[in-house]
Amino acid sequence: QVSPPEEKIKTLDKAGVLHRTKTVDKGKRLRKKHWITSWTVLEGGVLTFFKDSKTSAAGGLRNPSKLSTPEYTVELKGASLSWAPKEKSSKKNVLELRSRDGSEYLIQHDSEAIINTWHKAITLGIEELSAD
Ligand code: I3S
Repeated sequence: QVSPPEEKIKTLDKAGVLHRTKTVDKGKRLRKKHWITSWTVLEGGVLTFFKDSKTSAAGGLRNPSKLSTPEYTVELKGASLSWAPKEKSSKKNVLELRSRDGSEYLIQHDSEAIINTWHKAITLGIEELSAD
């Protein structure tokens, strides 16, 4: 019996509100950083940033199908995650995610504990996908 693909991926699923900004779009460095606070979901090897943190967080927890339109989805397959070097942002607790299509995102949360759980979850997600 063949199990559905979602059962093969043991990605640690996670959801919460994060600050994020895109710095490179498919190899092209963006001129301006625009930080957005958004509801973020990690599921099945895909990280999804939603547009509006308030409406999607409130409705999405109870009824995921009511989530607002995703603004970006980042495939974790072939992605890499590291702590952003200081020159990338003056903010604390900043992660840098590079996707396989050559885009880069900064992900930030003021709470070190919270950003650490995202660091772990995304790193695990990337490792599990590359182990296939
Ligand atoms: O890399 P930058 O240009 O210092 O990034 C800052 C700007 O995006 C700034 O927007 P304005 O240029 O509209 O002020 C943001 O408000 C800052 O948060 C950005 O810097 P940090 O260090 O917070 O990522």
